[in-house]
Amino acid sequence: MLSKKAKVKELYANPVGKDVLDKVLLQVGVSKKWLLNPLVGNLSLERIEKMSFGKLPESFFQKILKLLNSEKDLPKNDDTPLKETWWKEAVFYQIYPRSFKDSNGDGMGDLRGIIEKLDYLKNLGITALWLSPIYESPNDDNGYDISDYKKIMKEFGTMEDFELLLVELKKRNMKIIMDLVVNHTSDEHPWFKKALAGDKKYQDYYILKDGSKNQVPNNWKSFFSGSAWRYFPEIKKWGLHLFSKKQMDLNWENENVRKEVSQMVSWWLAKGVDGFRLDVINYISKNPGLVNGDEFVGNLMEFTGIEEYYYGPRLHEYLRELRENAFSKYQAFSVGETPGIGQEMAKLLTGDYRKELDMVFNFDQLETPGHVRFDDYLYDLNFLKTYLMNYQENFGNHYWMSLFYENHDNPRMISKVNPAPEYRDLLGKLLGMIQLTLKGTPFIFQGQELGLINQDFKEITDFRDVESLNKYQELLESGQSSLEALKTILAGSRDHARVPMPWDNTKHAGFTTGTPWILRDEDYLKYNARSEIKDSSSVWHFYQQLITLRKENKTLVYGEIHFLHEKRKNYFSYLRKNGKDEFLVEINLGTTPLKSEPYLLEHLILSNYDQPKFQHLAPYEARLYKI
Ligand code: ISL
Ligand code: CA
Repeated sequence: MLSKKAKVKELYANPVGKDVLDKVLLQVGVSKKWLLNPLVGNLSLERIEKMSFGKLPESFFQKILKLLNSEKDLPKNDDTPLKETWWKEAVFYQIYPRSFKDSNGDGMGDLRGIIEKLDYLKNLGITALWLSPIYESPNDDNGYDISDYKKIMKEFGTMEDFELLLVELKKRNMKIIMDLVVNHTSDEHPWFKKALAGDKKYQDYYILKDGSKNQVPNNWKSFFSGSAWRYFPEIKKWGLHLFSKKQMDLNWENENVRKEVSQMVSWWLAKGVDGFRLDVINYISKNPGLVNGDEFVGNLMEFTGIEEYYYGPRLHEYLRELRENAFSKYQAFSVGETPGIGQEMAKLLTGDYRKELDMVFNFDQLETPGHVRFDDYLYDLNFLKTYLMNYQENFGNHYWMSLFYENHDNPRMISKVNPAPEYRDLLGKLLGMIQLTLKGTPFIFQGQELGLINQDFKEITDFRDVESLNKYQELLESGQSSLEALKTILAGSRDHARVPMPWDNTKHAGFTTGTPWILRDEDYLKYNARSEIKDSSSVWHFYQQLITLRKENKTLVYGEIHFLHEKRKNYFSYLRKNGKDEFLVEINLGTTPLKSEPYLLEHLILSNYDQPKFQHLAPYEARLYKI
């Protein structure tokens, strides 16, 4: 048990401690070296508390210790041979159905639209799909607020359409995983409606607290602004919602809830889906008592209360139970969305000997140290390099990482790194090169293969996302001008990723014959699937070539990895090898040309430049050699 006598280096030796400290350093933008300096490493918590002159309250230390002491296990780091499975070899493609393809002209993407485009995906080389939620929903958060887990959202089609999709995928030898959103349901789910009508059985399905209207149960903040509690006068209770007011958190301590979830997951697996992506799955176990979040931690991590549920006391138990009762019976695949989880905690959630999840999405690579999504700044690719090197070298063979830069919750990566138009295609290809030649499973987000960039939103009425709209209001209330607030929303809005997929240069980008639910700017006139498929030098073709190479050479999936000239700034190079097969990647992460190693151009099999020069890496040049 760690106590306040524990030294910083002892905290760092604890798996949760290591991840928490790394996270804090990232958040404040301080290098790890500082922490590992003996002077700092030997400081005890007690000492730090004294040195902080009351700025770090006693409660802060108690919180940290409680969290660290809650984990009794250490991840295994022994040498084990890598196990091969389909999901390690897969090239996943995330579809945001609402914005992918509309088949009936109502302005909204749908299942028939996805079916229409399966050949497009097959042609690109995709082997597995992840669909964002397609279940019945009032769409307060575009389907992440589910009102019936076993029905298809009417806007997206019918169960027959879904079954047809499964048949069409089988024909093409493609797999599919669904989104599993079980931290919360919609407030329009029958369970919640029964709870509101006074049914005690269903009240226990949710996290409801007695109390008067002017006494909110605790200080937890919602991820979508304001308090995480909503008052329900009809039952005189407060209900917890970590996300929108219409997304009520389920009470996982109730065995019936867990049974319902396992049963529902089994039902979909029996239908023939291959697995699930588990939405904010690390939030399902809340510390009993629901005590106030620490304000200091809250300010640091942006959301007060998070330490009470992002790695809760029964998380491992719930995951094991769900795997045993549902996933394992179908040998189904699971990837958890786990915001805030670091490398060691990820090991404890996904080790192949742990029987919990298969893989997780960690988010620490998405912003450079000291930044959050809504900051307007440029992303330095040298950080991505360090982040990836750390994982590739320290994530042993019991674990497997997901590789991604984009999803439906984040702006486009090219725009974050360098929005200058002359670098757009080069950067798009460079990002693909990294993602498809490393050890891990790539998840390509729709449109990434076209080199899409952020949308040129003009005013707040152009946005649709509940997070953006709530945040805008909150910023205005805090005294910001509408211009300042808009600037922040523009930097981080999730809507950048949610505008219609551009299929061709006809009206509304060929997405719909009607009026799209969210407008896209004119970028599609040049960047669209049809014209990129015609142009052999496009970002699309580069992705297609990379995917083919990865599929034809298991070395690019399972091969050992060695980094070269690791310290050289803006230079990113690594070897992938497996027996006699050897691939070498060499990349310029910046806009200044670099002198490169004297590798012979005759070994070059792919470059994002037409005429690569010997020993010279042009701006953002990315090369793949086969030796
Ligand atoms: O946008 C965020 C909060 O500011 C992200 O942290 C995001 O909400 C978080 O990663 C959880 O995302 C998932 O669950 C949400 C849903 O809105 C997202 O679209 C989903 O990916 C609630 O279900
Ligand atoms: Ca439609």
